[in-house]
Amino acid sequence: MELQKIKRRNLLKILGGGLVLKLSGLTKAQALLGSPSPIILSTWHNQGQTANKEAWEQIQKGKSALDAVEAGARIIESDITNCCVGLGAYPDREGKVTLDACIMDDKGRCGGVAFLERIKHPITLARMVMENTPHVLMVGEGAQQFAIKSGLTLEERTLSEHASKAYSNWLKKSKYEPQINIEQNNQKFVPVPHKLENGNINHDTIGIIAMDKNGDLSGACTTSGMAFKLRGRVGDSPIIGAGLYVDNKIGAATATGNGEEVIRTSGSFLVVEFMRQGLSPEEACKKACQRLLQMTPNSTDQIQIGFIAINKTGEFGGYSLKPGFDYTVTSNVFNHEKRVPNSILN
Ligand code: SD4
Repeated sequence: MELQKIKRRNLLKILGGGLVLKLSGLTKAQALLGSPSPIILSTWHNQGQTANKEAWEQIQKGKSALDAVEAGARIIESDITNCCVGLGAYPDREGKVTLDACIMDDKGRCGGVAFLERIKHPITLARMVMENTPHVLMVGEGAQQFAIKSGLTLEERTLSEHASKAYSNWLKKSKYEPQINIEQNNQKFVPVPHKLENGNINHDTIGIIAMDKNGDLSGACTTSGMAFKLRGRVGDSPIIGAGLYVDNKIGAATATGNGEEVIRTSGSFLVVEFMRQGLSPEEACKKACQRLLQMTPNSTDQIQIGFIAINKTGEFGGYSLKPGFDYTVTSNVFNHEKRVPNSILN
C-alpha cells in the first residue's frame, strides 16, 4: 500500500515533465513497467563513477547485486593512488595503513573486517567472513590470519608514494611522537586533521549499494578510515547498521564522513528504518542527519556526514550535513554515472 503510494507519487513527478525532481527519483523504466530495474549508487562522483561502471558491468552480465557491489568496491581498493581506500591510502599516526570494510546481502547475511593490515581487498575478506564463518566481524591480526588461510596474499607493508609524503608532512606539523603516552605525559591530544594537505576533506570512503535485475539489494563499504587516526581506531565503515545496512524488503543505505557520529546513531540502519516508515530515501537520509545533530555531544563545525539510500521501488536519494558531498547513480535511465550533489541541512 505504502509502496504503491510512493510509486504513484514519483510517477506523477516523472510524468509532470522532469525526469528527476530534486534528488529523489525512480527509474523511468521501472515507473513505466512497474518491475525492478537495476540501479547502483556510490558515494562520491570521482571514484563512484569507476566503482559504478565496474558494478554495472556485473549487473548487465546477470550477476547479483552482491557480486556487483563487491566488484565495485574492489576496483577502488586496487587504486594505489586513492587517499582513503585500500593499501595505497593514508596511514594512521604510527605510519601504518589499517583498513575497515563490510558487506551485506539480500538475505540479511553480513560480514565485516576492521583494523586489517596488509590485505589488498578487505571487501572480499568481509564477504569471506560472511560466507565462510559463523561470525559477522573479525579484526586485526585474527582477521589477517583468516585472510591468509583463505588464500589471500599478505602484501608488503609499504606506504604508497603519496601517502608517505602526506604522512611526513603531517608528522612535521603535528610534531607527533608515537612512543609518547599522550595521557600520562599530559600532552595535548593530536587531533585528526579536518582537511588533508591538499585541502580536501579528510575522508573519502566508498559506500556502494545496488539493486540487481531480480530486484534484490546488497551493499558494500570500504575505507582506510580517517587519515592519521589513533592506532586501533575503527570507524563506522566495517560496522553493520552504522556504515552500511540492507533490508531486502525495504532498502539499502550507506554512510561516509565522521564515523564516530554514524556509529552513535546507527546511521545506516536508521535510514532504512525511516524508509520502512514510508519516507523516501532522501527524506530518510535527511531525518538521519537531523537525528545525528541532535545526538552529537561534539561541536558540529567539524562534523560532516553524508548518507545515500535506495528503496525497493528504485527511488534513491542522499543528504549530508554540509556541502561537499556528492554521489553517483547508474541505471538504464541515467545513461550511466550521473553525478548528484547531496541535499544539505545547513
Ligand atoms: C570513518 N566513515 O572511518 C569513515 C571515513 C569516511 O569518507 O567516511 N571517509 O569514519
